[in-house]
Order: sequence, then C-alpha cells, then structure tokens
Amino acid sequence: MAGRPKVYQFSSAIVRQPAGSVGDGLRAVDHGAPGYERVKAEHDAYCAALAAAGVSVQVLPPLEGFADALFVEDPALVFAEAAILLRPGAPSRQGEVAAIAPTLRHCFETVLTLPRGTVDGGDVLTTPDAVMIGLSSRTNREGAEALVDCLAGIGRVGKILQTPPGVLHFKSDCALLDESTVLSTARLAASGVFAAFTQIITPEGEEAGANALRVNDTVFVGDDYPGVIDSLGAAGYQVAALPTSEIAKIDAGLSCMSLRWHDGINM
Ligand code: CIR
Repeated sequence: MAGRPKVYQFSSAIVRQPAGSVGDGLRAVDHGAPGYERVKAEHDAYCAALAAAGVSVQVLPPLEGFADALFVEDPALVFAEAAILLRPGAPSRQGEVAAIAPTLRHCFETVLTLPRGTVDGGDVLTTPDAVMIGLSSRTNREGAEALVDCLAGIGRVGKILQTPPGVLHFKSDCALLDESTVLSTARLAASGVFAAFTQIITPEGEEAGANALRVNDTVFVGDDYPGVIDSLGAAGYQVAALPTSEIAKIDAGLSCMSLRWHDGINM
C-alpha cells in the first residue's frame, strides 16, 4: 500500500475556459468588470503553470450562461479516491454542478453528491489530518455537516471552522504550503485554526495573496503580492508568480481555477 499522495502532489487537473460573459462574474465590491481577453490571458498562464509543474490538464469549454464557471473549484471537491458534487451557495452558480458532473463521473469511479445545505469548494482546505470546512456566506452549517458525513464515507475526517467575517471563502485567506506549513492572513490565523501548523502570515495589505496554490514543487502566487513572494522565497519555496489582477476583480485567486488530484498513488 503506497499511502495517500501528499496534499500538494497532483497529477491531474480540470480547468474550464472563461466565457465571454466573465465580466458579469459575482463580486462583493464593483471595481469594474474584468475584460475577457485579460482574464483569458491569466487563465492561459495558469494552465501553462500547471503543465510546467507536471500536471496533466483537462480543459473544459466555456459556459456562457455561467459567468463564474471558470472557477471549477467551487461546484465540486476531488481527492485521489473520489469526487464529491457540492451545492454552491450563490444561486447563479448552482447550475455549474450539473455541467461538471459528467466529466467527474468519467474521471472518478466514486462520485458522491452533497445531499443538502450549501458548500462552495473554496471553503474547503484539505490537510493531511482533516478536511477543513469554513462556514461562510456561501457554506452553511447544514451543508458543512452533510459534507462531514460524505467525507466519512470515503474515510476522511471533516472539521467545521469559521471563515472570517467579510471574507468570501476560507481559502481566500489561506493555502497549504506543505504537510505542516500554511500561508494565512493574520485575521484567519488569529482564530487559532492553524495552531498545529507552522504559519507564514501575509503582510498587511497583501491579504489577497494568501490564496496561493502549492502544486508539486512549485507555489503559485499572484504577482501583485511582492511581500508574499519574498516570504515564501526566504522560506525556501520555489515560487511561480502569476497574473491575477483581472480575476481579482471578481473576488477570485489561484486555487479556484482548477480541481486537482493525484491518480497515480492508490490508497
Ligand atoms: C464568486 O463570487 O463565486 C466568484 N466571482 C469567485 C469565486 C472564487 N472562488 C474561489 O475562491 N474558490
């Protein structure tokens, strides 16, 4: 038995191309609509970085009726052993689940469905010991408790926590850097959720840089966050700085543009 892959080891990913309607993506504060061509360029750079990190990337076509559908992390959760179809909290995003389900059924033998409540994948952080689920404006307790039950069915432990007030998703404010180290904003770390981890805290003003993504040997970080890039470099991580200023206009970062798993290591 080879054991589980490390939480940052990925061999496969699913992404979805941005739609022409991406300028209508949901945002808490309107800083202007992102432009399709610029989002496409950021998405292309992201796909290239995944491939350069050793991941085989399956690219799904755009969904014109769903402006936020490029953020494939939110309608589903994937692990080496199974996928779980979620129930996104934003009504405009709920149809993304049916759109991605056939692809996941093709890729995974086991595909579970969250039976009730709401959960966005952006609120879920997989750590070696537990799957952290942050309650937020998108993820409610009913959904989080149902997800804990689904996770138990595939031998994983779910732990329900709180996303800081005003923060879209739990992972808007954190990223796992390795099996025992986390990048976090000060406001999320202050809640004590990462007491068991070594913590690297984002500098003041660079909170949005916390939505980084470790993929195999590389940590993807938004190129607008020099303080985060410096901290990770100083800690010995290999960093890929990627453009995110357009998707940031619709409250997105680097984890949300892919579903990632490792299919080469059996449990
Ligand atoms: C939304 O509000 O749902 C999108 N505009 C952004 C989703 C970002 N997803 C994520 O961080 N997992």
